[in-house]
Amino acid sequence: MSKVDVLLGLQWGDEGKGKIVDVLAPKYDVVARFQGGPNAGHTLEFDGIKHVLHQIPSGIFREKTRNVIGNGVVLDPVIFKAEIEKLAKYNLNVKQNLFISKKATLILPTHRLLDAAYEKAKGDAKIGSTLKGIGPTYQDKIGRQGLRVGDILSADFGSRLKKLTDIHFKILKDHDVAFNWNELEAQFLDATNFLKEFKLIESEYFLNQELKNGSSILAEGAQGALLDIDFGSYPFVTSSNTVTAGACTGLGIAPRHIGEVYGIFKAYSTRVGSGPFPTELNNDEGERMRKEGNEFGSTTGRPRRCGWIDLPSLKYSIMINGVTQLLMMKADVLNIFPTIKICTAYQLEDGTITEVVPYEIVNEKIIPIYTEVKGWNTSLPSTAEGSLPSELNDYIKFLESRLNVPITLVSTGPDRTQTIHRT
Ligand code: 2SA
Ligand code: MG
Repeated sequence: MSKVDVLLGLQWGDEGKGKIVDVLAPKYDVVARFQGGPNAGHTLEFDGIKHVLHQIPSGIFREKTRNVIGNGVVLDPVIFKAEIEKLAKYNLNVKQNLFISKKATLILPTHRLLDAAYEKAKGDAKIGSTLKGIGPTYQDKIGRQGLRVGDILSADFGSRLKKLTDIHFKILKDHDVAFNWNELEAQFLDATNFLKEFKLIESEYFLNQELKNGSSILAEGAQGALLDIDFGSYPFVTSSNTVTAGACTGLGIAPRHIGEVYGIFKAYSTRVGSGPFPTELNNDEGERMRKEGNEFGSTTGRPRRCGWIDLPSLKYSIMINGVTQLLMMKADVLNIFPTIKICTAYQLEDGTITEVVPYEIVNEKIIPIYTEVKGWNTSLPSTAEGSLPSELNDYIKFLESRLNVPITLVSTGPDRTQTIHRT
C-alpha cells in the first residue's frame, strides 16, 4: 500500500504551495485538494507564463497526473467554470484528469452575499475574508443544511436549492442586501450544468483504490496552518482545518496512510486580512519586502502585510502538522537586506519571554525577540546547493537547528527551474 504525502503552508498562506505542487507533481500519480475553496490562489510559473489556480489542484498542468477535488472542499461552480474556461487555451486533458467529490459542498451565490453582509456587520472587527462565501458555506455544511456537488444530479435539485436560498434570503433581508436573484440563479444553474460534464465521484473510494494500486498521492493544502479554524488566531482564521488532519477528513484517508508531511514556509512572513501578526513591519522595510516579493493577494489583489520570520509560530505549525520536511520559499526576496532578523521568542505584556504561542494572541501585545544575522545581499543562483552564498547557508542552518526538521528544498525564484534540492 502506498502513502498520501501532505503538502501544506505553515504560515498564513501564500507560502508558494502552487509552485511546489507543480515541481513535485511528476513524482505523484494523484494530486488532491482537501479543504478551502476559491479563497485559495495557487500561483505556478513556467515557460514564461504565470497561472493562478483557485479550486483546481495544481497537478493539472502535468499530463499524467490525476487531480481530485475532495469532499472537504467548498466548490463554487461559477468560479469553477471560469477557471476551466481560462485553461482551455493550454490544451490540457482537464476532463480526463479531474475528479470531483460528490460530497464537496456547493458555494451558492447567496453564500457570497452573506459573506459580505457578515463582514460589513462586523465593522472594524472584520476578518478580512476574501468574500468568496467560504465561511457561510461551511456554516451550512456544519449546520447540516448545505448542498453538495452530488445533489446537482438529483431531480429535485431545484427545490433543494430553493429551500436553502429561502433561508438565505431572510438573513439577507435583515442585513438590507439588495441583489438580482434571477440573474444570479441563471448564472449558477448554467455553471452547475457545466459541472455535470465532469467526473463526479465518491473520491474516498477512488483514493483508497489508488492507494491499493500503489499510486502515490499528494494532498495539496490551501491557506496556511496559522489560519486553521481550530489552531489559528481565532476568530481571524479561515473556516476549514488547514492542517494535516484535514487531509484525512477532507479526503477520506485514514491517518495511518499519511506519509511525508511537507511544510512550506517563506524565508520571511506575510499575512493578508486582519488578525495578529507579531513580526509585522509597518515601516519602509516591510514596504520593500512587499515590493520585492510582489506580495499582493492572488485572489483579491490585496496588499499583503509583511514581516520577519517567526520561529515560535513555525514551531507550533510543525508540531500540529507532524512536518517531516521543510521547504523554504522566496529566499531571493531577502537578497536586498544587509541584515536579516529572526524572531526566536515572544515577550508578553507582563514581561514573560516564551516560545509558546499564547492563547490570548489576539489581545496580547507581543514584542518579538530577534536574533540578527548578516544577509547575503546578492542575487541567487538557481542551480546547485553548493553555489548558494555562505550567509544564506548559515541562515538555513540556523533555522534547521531551531526547528529540528531538515530544510530539503530552497526556492530562489518563482519559476519551476529556480528550485534547489538539498539532501
Ligand atoms: P476566508 O475568505 O473566509 O477564507 O478568509 C478568512 C481569512 O483567511 C485568509 N485567507 C487567505 N490568506 C492568504 N491567502 C489566501 N488566498 C489568496 C491568495 C488571498 C487573496 O492566495 O493570495 O488573494 O487575498 C487566503 N484565503 C483566505 C483571509 O485573508 C482571511 O484572513
Ligand atoms: Mg495564495
